Amino acid sequence: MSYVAHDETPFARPAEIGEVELYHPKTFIGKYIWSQDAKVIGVQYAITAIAVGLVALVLSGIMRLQLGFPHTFSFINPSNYLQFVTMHGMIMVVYLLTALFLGGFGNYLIPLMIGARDMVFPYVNMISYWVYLFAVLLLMASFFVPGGSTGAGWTMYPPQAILEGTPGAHWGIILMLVSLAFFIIGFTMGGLNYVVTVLQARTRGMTMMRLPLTVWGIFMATILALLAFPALFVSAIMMTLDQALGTSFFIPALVSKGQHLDHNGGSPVLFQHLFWFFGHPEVYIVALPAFGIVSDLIAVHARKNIFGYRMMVWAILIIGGLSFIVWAHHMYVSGMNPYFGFFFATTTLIIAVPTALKVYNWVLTLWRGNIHFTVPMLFAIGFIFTFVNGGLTGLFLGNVPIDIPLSKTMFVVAHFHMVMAVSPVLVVFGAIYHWYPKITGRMLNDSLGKFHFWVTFVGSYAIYYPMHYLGFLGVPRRYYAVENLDFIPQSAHSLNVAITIAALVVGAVQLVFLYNLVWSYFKGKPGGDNPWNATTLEWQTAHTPPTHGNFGESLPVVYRWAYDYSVPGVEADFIPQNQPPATRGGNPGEQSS
Ligand code: HEM
Ligand SMILES: [Cu+2]
Repeated sequence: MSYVAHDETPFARPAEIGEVELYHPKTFIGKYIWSQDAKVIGVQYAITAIAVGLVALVLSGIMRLQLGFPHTFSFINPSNYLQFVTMHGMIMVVYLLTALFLGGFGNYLIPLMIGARDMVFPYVNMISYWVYLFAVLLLMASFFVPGGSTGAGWTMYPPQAILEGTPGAHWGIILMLVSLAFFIIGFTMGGLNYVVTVLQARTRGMTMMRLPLTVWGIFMATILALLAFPALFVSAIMMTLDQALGTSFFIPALVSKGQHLDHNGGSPVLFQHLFWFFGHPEVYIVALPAFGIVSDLIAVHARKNIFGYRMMVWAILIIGGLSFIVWAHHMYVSGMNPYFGFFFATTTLIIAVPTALKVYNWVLTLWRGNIHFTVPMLFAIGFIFTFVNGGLTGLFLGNVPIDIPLSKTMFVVAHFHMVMAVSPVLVVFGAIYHWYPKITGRMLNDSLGKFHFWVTFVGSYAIYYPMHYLGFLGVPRRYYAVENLDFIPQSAHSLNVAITIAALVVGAVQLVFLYNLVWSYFKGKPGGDNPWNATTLEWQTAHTPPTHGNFGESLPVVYRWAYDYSVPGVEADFIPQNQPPATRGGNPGEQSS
């Protein structure tokens, strides 16, 4: 990649507010409670998301206990099994992964990587976190209200979500819907920040085509979320009204438990369309940041320039665009017109093209790289395998005639866990091992990290590979118990025991990771400013952890893209983005702006 000097790029916008102009808190409360520093907000998001994610992890362990050893645990009954399925799914997708990638990594990394002092609207950014926390607390409160949390499934399909007989059909579903509405309000405040900051606050020389792919992934995911979440927002409000005030947006005339309900004229399928208009892009809201981060991890830890940078950016844009016209592949069994099904199957399969392209480019980046099998690299490679796996079963499910018999079986559960649970979680771990030294100044313990990786990676396959076979056998999802069904052979039950054991092991090894997070904070090996010898700006700060304002007196000036690793003819195997080109004499005057 040839460089363009910053003074030759006509459209680079400076983000040159002085450090003194920032809001500098004096008190503990000002610093950590009403913090306007995106780095602090990012860590707050991350800690909250991981805490609530642990709740979801425990729920999955309880579900697996039931599936592996039915009738052994009296505290699990059919109703609360459904509640656990629902809360587990919703927490994992929205409150853990979305919040962590955008609110957590987005806040921490965007300003640092683009050479800005902070987000553009720090005050709104701070409120965004508190609204998110409020949404989390509302959701947790739903475990304790009369009737308990909703058991309608994370898809919350009406009419059953609000009808007597479904667990949590009264308070549980209302709290879920209101919590989602608040989540979206909070997210929107953060999301506007991420987009405007990337567009307006890049430092001199940081053109869009010099952005690290991490920033591209988070940026595009935020745009998707800003466009997709409103569909969920309106449907949450409409369903709340249906439940609380007796309106009929989604509820047709129906008889429930022998009673004619007052509702009539609503459309349950309308909800499905609104939900999946959000729900499919949601997959990419989680996946695009993961794609971006993995690209950067691979480049840094293989000491190679990313293969096909521009192609990677275009693939992110195209995947983001296409993700809005595939939603009804989740509705093949809703009785849709076959031509409709054909349309959605076609668009779905087209997404495989830019996606496969990204996979090829990752592999080509690794090819003949100087691969360092560091913990972040292990997780990145684990992601590529797992994502390809989950993607391939997606190609099957994208076809109407294959999806119809497999829909509502454990095959679907196996598919989506591979592609949107295990894959992004592997990236989350890789990213934490990679950026932890910047956030805390210390490295995470390497041996514990490798142990954590191998058990999580192999264990995830032990959980989800056999689950595909359960799906072929017709084992349904969201079922409390599947005994006494003639078509399910004994072998399926044995498999369920094995899966449960694997799940408990994987769950337990996460404690090792948590221990590592805490232990290394105090005792970890000091990492210095740039332990991985990376080129991007967050590693070029004067202090580690970076101070408020990120770069001290003067902002860095960018002269090159983010991937100058192992450049021929250059002695060091990396050139930081803010290192002036040697051929131009490296005038130090250019550094300070
Ligand atoms: C050790 C890790 C995990 C285990 C053992 C696990 C296990 C399970 C189980 C047993 C179910 C219910 C299956 C059924 O009866 O239908 C389920 C559902 C689900 N899981 Fe996970 N899970 C894990 C991690 C995740 C993660 C990280 C995500 C994030 C995307 C996730 C998303 C979901 C979703 C969306 C559902 C569907 C909920 C529904 O049907 O309404 N899971 N999981
Ligand atoms: Cu989808």
